[in-house]
Amino acid sequence: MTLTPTRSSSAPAKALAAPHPREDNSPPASADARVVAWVESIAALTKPDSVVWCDGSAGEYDRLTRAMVDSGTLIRLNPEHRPYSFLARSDPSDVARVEARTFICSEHEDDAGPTNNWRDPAEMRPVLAKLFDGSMRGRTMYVIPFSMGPLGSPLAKLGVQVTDSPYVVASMGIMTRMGTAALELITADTEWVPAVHSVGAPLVDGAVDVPWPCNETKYISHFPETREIWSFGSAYGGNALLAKKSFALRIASVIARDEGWLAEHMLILKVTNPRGRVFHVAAAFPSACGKTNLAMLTPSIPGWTVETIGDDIAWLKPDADGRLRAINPEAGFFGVAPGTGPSTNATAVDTLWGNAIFTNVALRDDGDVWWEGLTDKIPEHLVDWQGNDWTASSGSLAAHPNSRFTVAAAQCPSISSDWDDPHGVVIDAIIFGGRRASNVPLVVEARDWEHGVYIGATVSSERTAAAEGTVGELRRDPFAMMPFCGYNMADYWSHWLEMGAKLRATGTAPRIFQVNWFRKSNDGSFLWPGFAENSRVLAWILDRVDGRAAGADTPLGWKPVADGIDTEGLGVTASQWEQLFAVDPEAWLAELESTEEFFAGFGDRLPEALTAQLADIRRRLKLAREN
Ligand code: OXD
Ligand code: MN
Repeated sequence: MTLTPTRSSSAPAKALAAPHPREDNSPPASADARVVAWVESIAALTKPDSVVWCDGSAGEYDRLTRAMVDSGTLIRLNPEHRPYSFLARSDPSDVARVEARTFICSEHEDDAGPTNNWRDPAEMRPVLAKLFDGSMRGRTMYVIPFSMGPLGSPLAKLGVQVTDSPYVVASMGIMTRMGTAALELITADTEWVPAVHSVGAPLVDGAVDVPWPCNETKYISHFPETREIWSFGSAYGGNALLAKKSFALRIASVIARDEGWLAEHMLILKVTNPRGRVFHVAAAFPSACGKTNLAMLTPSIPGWTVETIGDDIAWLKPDADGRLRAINPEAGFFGVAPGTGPSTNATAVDTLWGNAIFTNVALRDDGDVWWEGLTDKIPEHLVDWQGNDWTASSGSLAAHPNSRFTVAAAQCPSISSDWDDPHGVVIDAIIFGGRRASNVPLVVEARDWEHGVYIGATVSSERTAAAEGTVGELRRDPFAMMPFCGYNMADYWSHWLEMGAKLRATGTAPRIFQVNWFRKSNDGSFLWPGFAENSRVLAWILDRVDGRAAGADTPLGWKPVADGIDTEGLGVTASQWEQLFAVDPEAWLAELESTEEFFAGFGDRLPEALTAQLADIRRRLKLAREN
């Protein structure tokens, strides 16, 4: 079918040019000799039928997606409803990041630390060499040069991924600045990160291909010292789009430690107050805390504007004046679809009008997509994420809970004009969040940078029924980086402390806050409405930065004074307000015991400043208990 996509002025230029893909083994003339040699060595190992150097053009994307429609990997959505968009259904066994199969292969176990799966590189390399030997037979190996961050930005980094998955190529084309322009930036003295990816399903002995090839055996391996990534067996999300979690967080966190910057699992917002002052905020949240919703927040309070810069990852680096500047290293959103709807995130719904790849959502009879939460009215009939007929009485979810959309950030109606500023934006405030039914107040400001680092180090969420483990049990997720820190988490805290000392020396350190939208009353109901109303909390945070909001001291930091947050029209009663900020010394002292135990797991790598913070908070809580 020939498709003439309808597009708006904000659409990316993906489908505009005519395709002339290079489909041979010869590297482009501009390719750096080291890249060429590396690609040749990987091809010699994995033995693909052909090698294609991706140019990142619209024509290439068009050709790839057409071929995937023909092979059954993609279903073209009805262009009347969702122009130039596709649905992929993964193998039912390949639906999420596999943390148990994610490895940090540092020379020394202690450098990976107790929160990572460590493997000795000397043991891992032969295992990988065996798995990758011939793993691409019968397939094409694509070479994907990419830039994390705007091309040529002083904060950007380059990488080259090879993969035997055209789905990964198309997704990387949305998620990164990919192709010839990135390749041309790699010269003899440029640093670049090599990333090898294979679905691990060679087409040999007459094997017939399947729509979603993958392998039961999975290895997502990172070599921090040599800055390499090797991923085998999965084509899903963070396992396979290696620019994202593997490079921009795990490997980049190591580079950042060595170079004096921060690679963080944070969204970035631009917020303008009613007086016209512009602020930039970076915020870290564990999964299932509404990060994408906050990244695309439509404020409920008059006069405030919120714009999107990034939804998942931030790279933060002090500039020549000592101010912390941030870029979003990605170029697209790989967001969780279920729960995204007009009342929770209308901006995301608008972003997804077309030019999107959906994975594991349901298919409507009219050729559009659907997922739980997209509309209140459930369609009468759907084809579910596994390709089966589905009705509301099927007793199963139509879309997989981790089903995703992949779409260009530039297509987001709330994207900020400075989202791709090569110099980044100056960060005024850093926020740490979590999903806590008890203990953690709606918002507090850290007393200082060290206290802020303590807050980041103790981020946690209560397990929900959807996750493994006992409901209500605390899942610790320091800095929301538990699965993403490429080195010892205690060293990472030390690095944050050192960065703070440098920023404070110039008097420009961002202020640090903690938020919790999820506190519940004793009867189990949420105390705070959340979503758009979170703008009221953001307003207090930025009024603090602006020197306009008073704070009241608590053992946990500075909270808003009575009436410090405008709750007009929310129906939050005085008692609910009190419960939102209540500090129960007994419950907190018990939580500190658990924190102490958690910290003890890091042995003598734990920075003393964090032990001191814990002792200080314990002292304050005991004092509060006595008074
Ligand atoms: C993500 C995650 O997919 O954090 O962004 O798991
Ligand atoms: Mn994430």
